[in-house]
Amino acid sequence: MTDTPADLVIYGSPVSPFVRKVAAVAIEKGAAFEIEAVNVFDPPEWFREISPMKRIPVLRDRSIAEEGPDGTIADSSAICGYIERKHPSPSLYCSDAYAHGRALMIEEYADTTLAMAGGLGIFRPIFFAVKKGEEPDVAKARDTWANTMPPILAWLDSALGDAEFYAGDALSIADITVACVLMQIALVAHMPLDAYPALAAHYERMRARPSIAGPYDKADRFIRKALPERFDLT
Ligand SMILES: N[C@@H](CCC(=O)N[C@@H](CS)C(=O)NCC(=O)O)C(=O)O
Repeated sequence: MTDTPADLVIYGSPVSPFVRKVAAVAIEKGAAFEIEAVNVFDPPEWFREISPMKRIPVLRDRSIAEEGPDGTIADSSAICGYIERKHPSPSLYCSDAYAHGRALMIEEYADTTLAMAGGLGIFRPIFFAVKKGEEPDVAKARDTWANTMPPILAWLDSALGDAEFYAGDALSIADITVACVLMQIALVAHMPLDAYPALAAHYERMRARPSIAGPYDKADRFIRKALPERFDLT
């Protein structure tokens, strides 16, 4: 007996927060998927053809086409919107118009402002250096934590307020994206969130969800091979 391959293939690596975001959405929906490893910094020719922005993730839906650009979608937000239409239940997009708009705004904030600060300012200076056999730039990571992160974390804390979820009264793309992107810092450093209690509690709730914990733990196992200990940022 042969297993039918999953329709959905995510090209990339769980080390990418955007790959983990897409994986979390698929898991929440019970949609079968595979992750096919692609090194975005040295991609094969076929990947260049399907990734116009030269980024991971790219999704392939094999039920549409098994190779070439047909059946592919680049960009995590576009991919998650596609999976929502293909697997509508449970919905991860709010039905209320305002809540929907807020969710998309918070998703975008996490994908851009938070990802730039945590990824370029903390994760890369530590992990990319270690991978190259160089000294990690802990000073840059600490500077980012001390000076760039506070207003971003404060905004994420206040945007949540007393609510359980960022938008509406159920899990949405906003919650998944904030958690997956924030975790990029936790992969390489201790992440004290005591000054942001709403965000800290939200992070712990999200961390407990199998859809978020599973892909994160895969990334963590990979990172720990090169970087056994996390750094202190303070
Ligand atoms: N907006 C894109 C961002 C994707 C992105 O930046 N991915 C990173 C990996 S985490 C990447 O491919 N970087 C390649 C590079 O910097 O050259 C999305 O949401 O998919």
